[in-house]
Amino acid sequence: MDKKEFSEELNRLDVQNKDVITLYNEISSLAMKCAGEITPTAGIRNAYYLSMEFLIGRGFFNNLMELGVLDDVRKVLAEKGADINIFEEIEDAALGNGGLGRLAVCFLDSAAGQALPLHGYGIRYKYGLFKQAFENGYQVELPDDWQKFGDPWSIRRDNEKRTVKYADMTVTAVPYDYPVFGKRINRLRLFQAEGSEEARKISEYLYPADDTEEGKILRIRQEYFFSAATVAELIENFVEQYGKKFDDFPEYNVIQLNDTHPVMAIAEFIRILTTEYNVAFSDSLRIARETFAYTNHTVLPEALETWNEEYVRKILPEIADIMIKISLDAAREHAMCGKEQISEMAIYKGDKFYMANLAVYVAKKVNGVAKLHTDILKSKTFKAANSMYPDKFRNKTNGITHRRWLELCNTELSELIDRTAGAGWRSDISKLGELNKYTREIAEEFIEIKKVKKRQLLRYIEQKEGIEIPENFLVYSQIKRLHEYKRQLMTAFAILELYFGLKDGSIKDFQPSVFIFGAKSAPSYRRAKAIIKFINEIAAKVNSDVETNGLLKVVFVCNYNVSYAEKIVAGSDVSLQVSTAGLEASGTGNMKFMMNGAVTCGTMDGANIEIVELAGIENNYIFGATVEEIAKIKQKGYKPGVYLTGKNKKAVETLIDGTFSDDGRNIFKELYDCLTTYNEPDCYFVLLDLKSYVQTLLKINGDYKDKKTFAIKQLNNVANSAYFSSDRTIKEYAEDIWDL
Ligand code: 26V
Repeated sequence: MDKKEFSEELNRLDVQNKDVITLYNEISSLAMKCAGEITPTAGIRNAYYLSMEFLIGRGFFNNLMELGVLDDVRKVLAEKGADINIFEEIEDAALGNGGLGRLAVCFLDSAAGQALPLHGYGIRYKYGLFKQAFENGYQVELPDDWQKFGDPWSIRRDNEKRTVKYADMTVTAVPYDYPVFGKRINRLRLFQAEGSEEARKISEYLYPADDTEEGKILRIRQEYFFSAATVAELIENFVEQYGKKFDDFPEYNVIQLNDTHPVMAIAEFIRILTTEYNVAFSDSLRIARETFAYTNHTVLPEALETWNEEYVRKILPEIADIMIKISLDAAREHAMCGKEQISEMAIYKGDKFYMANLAVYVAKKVNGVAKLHTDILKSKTFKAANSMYPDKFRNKTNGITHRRWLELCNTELSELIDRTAGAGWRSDISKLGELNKYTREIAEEFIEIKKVKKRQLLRYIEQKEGIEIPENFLVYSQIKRLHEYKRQLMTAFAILELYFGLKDGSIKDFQPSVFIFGAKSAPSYRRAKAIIKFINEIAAKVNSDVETNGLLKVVFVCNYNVSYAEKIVAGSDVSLQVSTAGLEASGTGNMKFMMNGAVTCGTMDGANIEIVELAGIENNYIFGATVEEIAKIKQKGYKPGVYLTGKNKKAVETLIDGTFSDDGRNIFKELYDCLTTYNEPDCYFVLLDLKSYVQTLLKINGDYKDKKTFAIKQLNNVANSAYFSSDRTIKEYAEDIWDL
């Protein structure tokens, strides 16, 4: 079906007396008829993106946009007396936690947009990332039944289901295909686990609690489940199309491992070749080493996966054997290295499998996700491997799809860019740079657009959260997973310092401001949850203080998700990216804000560095210790107590002085102890950077008085954001890693 036929059918659609869900399903199904055949193309090399997470968000608006029928649908519905915004109540498909999962979907979008054959493989979780509610300021988690209105954007393929075997059970993997619309239609294939009650558990939850043996084993089952189903399918397709000349496998297939979660795919690949096709182990491994590539997404040691041999062996004895054989092969190859290097690269050590080391050893390319991150991988995390295989390591700075994150979420700004620099940027993002010539000219228009986007955001927040914020407020936003290294707690202290300063009169001439937070904490992450409660306590106090609430407000939006993000990035002035230098691999929210014209207030970390390189440090606000400075301070022995004086002290001590209540749960005291007395106190250097953070927030606040100059800074960010389109990133993968 083409666009014209779609339009005709749409016109025939009976809208009257139908509820939102029925209409949603009918329009989506109609659009799905445009998808046609969506299988990987035979005869050429295809790339496969294996990921435990795909944070799709809402498919409806995006897919209709990609199909070029969104305006049509809006118009036809309006003629029939319905507003397209009724579909805002459709749930997000939140099959991911944050940046890593969202990146996967941005990549699929960019590949389809540029007609590159990239296909996603993952798990069709019954429940996505939990829904967040606040009870008395505490996060509580509710199941996310995202399919309750149906899932019209997928096609179940019963004829392509296959069996995945564990030592103790057999599971059916049923594929569901999601078309990815663009210049070419690619496919995201998510497997659902079916069979016994135990079998079905495998695709029930995204990140089941893994603090018990049972939880860890379920997680291993999940990782193997989709990796095995994928690899079996790719091998089967290869044999069907090209026979059993497996040396040619890499000619037609490249498998990108999104972090270590799918790394067992390597062992499964070798298992199938050796046991089902009698290929020698050494040949199978050699072919694997030409087929797989690996992306690392974090350097936090606690986030690098290791699996107890005992657990793997219990459910996947053959996979355990193969991983040990790979580790022996690696040990032989590394034999001439020093003892320390050998241990650093070890795949199997102390009864544990080091999944990142396995990935690095086998992958033909290993990449980090921003310049600094790749440098850290090469100089620290995988130092020994980098000196052994220097050509393996590549940088691929992340990106975001400008279709969802500008065209769709900010039609007003998109049209201003069209009017000013031509519409060419929509299909060739490098043309966005044209805007640089006109930033001064269009500043006033931009100010008006920002006002509109801010109004939309603030009205939405009022509706959802019941907090009223006047639209002349300067909007600072920090939206991302809740983690100590991202330092939402530092923002909380900074807000308190502003608040106390406004109250005692030491801060004068302050532009009214609101701080918006959006974040979910992992259900079992006590401290992150304490930070949410702390910020909610601050919000309650600040928002109800009539002495200051004309100047300062705080909102922690509830159930932050992709759809919320689309509104927040468009309506914000300042993007808070304040992680401890060296710990945020890249960040992608920073890019979304930049593209929508928010200045970055951040540390020299992740992609922030590249943002200010491109948009100019004078158009952004950088503060805080650098990676090198932190290393030096660590060496000398960091004493956070030194920074616990004056205003810092007053803000931090609200954790223990009774200003706020945690209902006797002692979680605030724990946050305090963690900063001051625990061994390695304040390991994320909150106190070190707090003072310069407050000063920077105040500097921004002062600069905002000159609206036009500020708007030009913001526009300079928009104009130089082309580099952060995932179209650029995916092109680099295609050329440098996949050779498509
Ligand atoms: C996972 C865990 C799990 C255990 C506790 C601590 C911890 C900390 C971080 C993580 C994240 C693992 C991978 C991840 O999501 N990385 C994110 O990937 C994004 C896309 O490349 C990137 O922009 C973010 O900076 C990075 O945090």
